Amino acid sequence: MHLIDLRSDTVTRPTPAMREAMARAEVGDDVYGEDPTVRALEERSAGLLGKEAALFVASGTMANQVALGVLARAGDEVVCDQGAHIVNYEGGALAALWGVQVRGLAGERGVLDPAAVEAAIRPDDVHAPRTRVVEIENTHNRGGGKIWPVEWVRAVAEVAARHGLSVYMDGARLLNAVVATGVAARDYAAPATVVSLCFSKGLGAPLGSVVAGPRELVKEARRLRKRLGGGMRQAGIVAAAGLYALEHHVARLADDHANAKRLGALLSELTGVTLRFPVETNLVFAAFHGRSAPELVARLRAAGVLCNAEGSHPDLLRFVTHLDVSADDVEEAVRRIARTIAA
Ligand code: TLP
Repeated sequence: MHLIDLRSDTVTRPTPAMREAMARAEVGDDVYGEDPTVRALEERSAGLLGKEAALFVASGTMANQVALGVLARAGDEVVCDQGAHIVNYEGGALAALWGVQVRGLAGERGVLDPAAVEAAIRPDDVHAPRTRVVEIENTHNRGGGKIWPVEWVRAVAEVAARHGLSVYMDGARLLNAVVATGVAARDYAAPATVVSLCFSKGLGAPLGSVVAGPRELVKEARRLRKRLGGGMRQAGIVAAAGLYALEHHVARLADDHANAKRLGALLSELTGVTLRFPVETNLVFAAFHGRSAPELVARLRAAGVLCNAEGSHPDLLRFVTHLDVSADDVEEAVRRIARTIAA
């Protein structure tokens, strides 16, 4: 049986053409700054995001950690949504690596209210941690692939600027927001001090992310990357996949969004299933009433549909569309899901 893997957009495998590009990549030792393909990807990414410089890192988690490690010190506080990836899915890295704590706010599908951000900024008082950074995640994973309206990014950044705080944008899926809205990546990134982008989500590369920002901060991020053991040598072989993805896999994110919308519409027709959020990009969150999500995940696996339980609610499943999921796969997945819940 053909498995339909809707667990995440991280599961994509490089296409033959992407592998070709990787095989042809010119490489050198990137810790010496001598890998031309890594340099090209960093320059291209900085240009795309409208920042002075960019740094290639191994993963989205490493991007978040080197960025926040540069922007905050031990004892400082980062304000973010309580459902943020940095709070829930990075093994406590902010605390473990940098001694930084978070102040998680109740955003609306991960989008923060500028007034709530302002109210969360600590007073200059010996009792309080120093608020240093506002972190925003665009699109927001736990918010169901929620797109931050660009005006809200600007409004939150305006509050941050007024209080001397940095803004960090976890843009693991920023290009999904770009393709869905038509807002340029550089316009989304402009209000942020530092921004990241991930090549191994919907863009379909096997690994890699970039962190972009002012040259001095990116230089410091390079030091932190090395400290984490993330100084990679002939990394051009994977940077080539990122370059290929920027060239060939951005516009097609619209297909993933259309497939996700179709999936959402079909799921919501099933008895006992409701969408938790309207579908905006490539993430679909559906509640299966009265069912245990982990148990349903196991039964769906047996039926040839892979998905994840979304830990925030006991009956919630997450389905993600991506490069390796076709429109036909979506129809077939829903047929299998319907049979499974009817059985
Ligand atoms: N998210 C993964 C899991 O970790 C939950 C997924 O399957 O969605 N920022 C955001 C917004 C993310 O969704 C992710 C990955 C990351 C950062 C981390 O990227 P990686 O997995 O490359 O470290």
